[in-house]
Amino acid sequence: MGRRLYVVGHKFPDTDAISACIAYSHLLNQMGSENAVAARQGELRRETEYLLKRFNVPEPLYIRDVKVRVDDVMSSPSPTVNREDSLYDVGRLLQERSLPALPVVDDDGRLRGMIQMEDFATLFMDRLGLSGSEEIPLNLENVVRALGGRVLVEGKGRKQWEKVFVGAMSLESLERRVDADSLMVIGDRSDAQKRAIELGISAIVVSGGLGVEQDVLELARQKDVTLISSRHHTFKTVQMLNLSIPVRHIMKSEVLTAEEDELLEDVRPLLARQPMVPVIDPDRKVIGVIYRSGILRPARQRVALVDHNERSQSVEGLEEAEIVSIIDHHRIYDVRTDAPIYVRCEPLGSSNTIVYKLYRENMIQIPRPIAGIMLGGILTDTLIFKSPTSTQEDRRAAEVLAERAGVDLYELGASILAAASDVAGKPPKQLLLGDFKEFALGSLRFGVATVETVNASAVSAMRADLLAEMSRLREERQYASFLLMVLDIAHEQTEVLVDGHEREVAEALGRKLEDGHRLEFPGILSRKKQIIPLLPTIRDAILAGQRA
Ligand SMILES: [Mn+2]
Repeated sequence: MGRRLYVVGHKFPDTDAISACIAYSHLLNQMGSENAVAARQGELRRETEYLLKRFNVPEPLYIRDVKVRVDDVMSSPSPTVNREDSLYDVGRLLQERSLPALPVVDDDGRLRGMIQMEDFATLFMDRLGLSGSEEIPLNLENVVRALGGRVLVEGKGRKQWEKVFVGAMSLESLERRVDADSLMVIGDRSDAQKRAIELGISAIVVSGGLGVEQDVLELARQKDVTLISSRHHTFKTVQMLNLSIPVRHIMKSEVLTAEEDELLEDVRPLLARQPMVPVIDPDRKVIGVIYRSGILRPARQRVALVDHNERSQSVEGLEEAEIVSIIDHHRIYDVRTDAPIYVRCEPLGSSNTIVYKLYRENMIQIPRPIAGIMLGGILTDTLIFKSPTSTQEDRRAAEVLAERAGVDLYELGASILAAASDVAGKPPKQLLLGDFKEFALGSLRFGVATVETVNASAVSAMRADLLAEMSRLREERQYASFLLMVLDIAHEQTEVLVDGHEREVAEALGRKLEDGHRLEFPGILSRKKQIIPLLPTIRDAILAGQRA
């Protein structure tokens, strides 16, 4: 399976976009080469919700953008070390896995620090600077593990020591060094061993795998002194004791961290200061890590665009993403790619008709629920074959899909339109942005909204409120003009409301302006076929007017 591929429709998605993105993702996954995820960027419309519920199809994943986030590049789960683990164990893990650094956690898995090879070098140099007896924080478990040692006698007293020395001196000198905090490394000098035990030493490590005399063992038991046998010679034993320190003593506790939904571009600078950034959840539990090496290759989200191809209508962050394919039935506008891609655009009434053809060509069976929502996409986009964009191919596809889904085509169409045209009680803004597209032509931007209704008189009654809201939105979003197409499906006519440069728009559309804002057309207009192609004319008229 390949890397994740987001299949996404346009902003403010309509039923065609949502159905096509679900159906196309399913097709790609069936074909086996992709890990396709149906995604959406905006709320579902009422009729789309109705359709998905009716066929029991889950809605596409909501995404804010297709920028690369921390969870796209992090290694998860990440190896971690416990803060009580010995430097020996930690160092081995770093070496074996060739890791630049490791997060250090407590018993609950919460981040407490970070350890890297560099910290070992610092420790080594610091130790060279010390004189007298070594202050090394040790504990029994780590000592035994680092030494690969054996506990001969386990004293009931302390299991941790701070002072370490080698019993290389005379008995007199030895007496001055021994105290209840110290651990002595020594060979098979049983006289010195006994003296140290009598003087109340805490622990003895016998090096070189040498035997310990029976009476020393007895004495150690009596005096509760821990006796450990090390198979290493003295010098190596001392070195290994250095490495048996718990990692918390040399880790860095000030660590820069990231959260999984942060943008990679915000986290990248942290990697200039640390070889690794731990990714933590709100509880500070480590859920992954990002290494410098993980971001060397510019990671890009992969995206398939369905039912659109214009940047202004597409998902945020598209400029950073890799477009893999386009399935569409709109004009080709400003899309450009770095590599060859799969493009399938046909002048049909619905993107779902194209997806339907792709299923046939690849001989993949369409599951019943998917057939149902694809049919819904065709019926809404062609306004049940009444739209001028509708073709014979759309009708044929719809008939096959209706059969496959086991529904009556016209009953489904009527139910969806009823859900869609339920304008009563909808605030003007919701009506305007429900089916809304934005177009940028050079310096000028246009907003074009569509409302399909079987209840045109309800929309007419809201005309003043709609115009007020259009004016507000136009101001806010800096549109040259805001157009609202009201498609009266019952009477097969269209009314276009205009805010901003009304005269230029009326001229371009070749209609008489009524009440300063309204244009009337017989028949059902298509935004795609009859409005969008005229936007350049409108723009030119506006610019000419500004120059005059
Ligand atoms: Mn469409």
